[in-house]
Amino acid sequence: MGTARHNLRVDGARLWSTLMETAAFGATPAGGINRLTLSPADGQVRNWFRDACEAAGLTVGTDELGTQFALRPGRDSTRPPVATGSHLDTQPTGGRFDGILGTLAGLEVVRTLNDAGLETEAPILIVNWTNEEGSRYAPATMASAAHVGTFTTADILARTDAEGVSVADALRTLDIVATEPTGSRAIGAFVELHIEQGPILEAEDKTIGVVEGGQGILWFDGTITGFESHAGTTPMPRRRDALLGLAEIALAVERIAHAHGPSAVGTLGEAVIGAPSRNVIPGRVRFTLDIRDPRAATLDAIDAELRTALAEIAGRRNLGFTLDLVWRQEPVPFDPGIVALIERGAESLGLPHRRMVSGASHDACNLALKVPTAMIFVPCKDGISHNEAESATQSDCTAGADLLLQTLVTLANAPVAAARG
Ligand code: HGY
Ligand code: MN
Ligand code: MN
Repeated sequence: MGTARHNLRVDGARLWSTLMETAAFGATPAGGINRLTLSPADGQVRNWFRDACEAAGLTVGTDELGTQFALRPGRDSTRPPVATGSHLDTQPTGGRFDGILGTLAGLEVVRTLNDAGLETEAPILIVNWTNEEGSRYAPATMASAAHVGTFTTADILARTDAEGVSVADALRTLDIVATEPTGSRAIGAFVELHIEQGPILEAEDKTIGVVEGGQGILWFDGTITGFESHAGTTPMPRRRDALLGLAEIALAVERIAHAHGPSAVGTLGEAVIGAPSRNVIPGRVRFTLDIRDPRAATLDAIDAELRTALAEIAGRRNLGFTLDLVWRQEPVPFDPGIVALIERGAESLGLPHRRMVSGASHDACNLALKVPTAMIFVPCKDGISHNEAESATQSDCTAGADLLLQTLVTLANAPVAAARG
């Protein structure tokens, strides 16, 4: 096999057909995907991915959290692989591109190298990280976080979903058996392709986002305790209504995020009334918060302001509350060398591009803590994501995959010392 050349291009139609084919696993009537991590639909797409990788000559391993690693050998097997990939799990109201584009573009890169009969110096690795989304199990990106040592495998295996099903139980139900310990897989560099999930690239008519890092994130679990009582006989002034407390908290989150704008964002995404009943005043509410900003100091300030606001609301309404920080991800910079390599690649391919910071979290934000890492974004329609209407074009997905191909091949063939882009 010869050495890979930079004028290679992926087969965009083949990439697109894999995106549409795998969208069938967990397809929703509205044209999206509901494929929660380690659900039966996730099991189906994992088997599809394993079979497609093996058909492309890759060797597929699985770690203790179900993450799939598909390896294409290189000329020099002593070099750590250059890795790509993303995730195949989705939100309940997921689309066809979030995570899926990055994982299947990795497969398309390998298929293109195979078609051209080209070998790289370092091996190439495609990764499907378990539970990037964090919807069924918190936190998001839990498997790549465990890979880099932020969480222990035992801690993550014990995490349970709303029905009390643990990660370990869900893996067993899908007959997912580990072939290697978590964190044992060597990775020399990681480059992830993803849709932007925001409006900037489309608004500026750019094809490529050259991602310089990821913003910081705080996830909270909260409860509010009031007092259940009769909806017909309890006078308004005597009520301790937990849901009204939550309503004020939601508005406080919005106010505080605006106050730290334009970069800060705050979301109250889950709210559950304990024992809901039409004619009972809500006495218990469970809720979650998602707070993000590129500045660590701002995250600290928002954390403090939230606690002050909750104490004031609870005091005035005679309610109890708890607010537990369950996940903090620091703002993370990506590798400047690989960022510059991606930028040069976009220029050489004639792709309009701009540098940017990721508003969403990604597995790359964890990998960046341990290995040289960067990301490539492509636009999505109206910036919509985590919505069944999520949409991207074949042309943009193909352009992103071409740039990914070029970046991976350059890194894999770089002299060992310079394999940082
Ligand atoms: O929440 C996120 O940023 C990612 O989509 N899991
Ligand atoms: Mn994603
Ligand atoms: Mn997502």
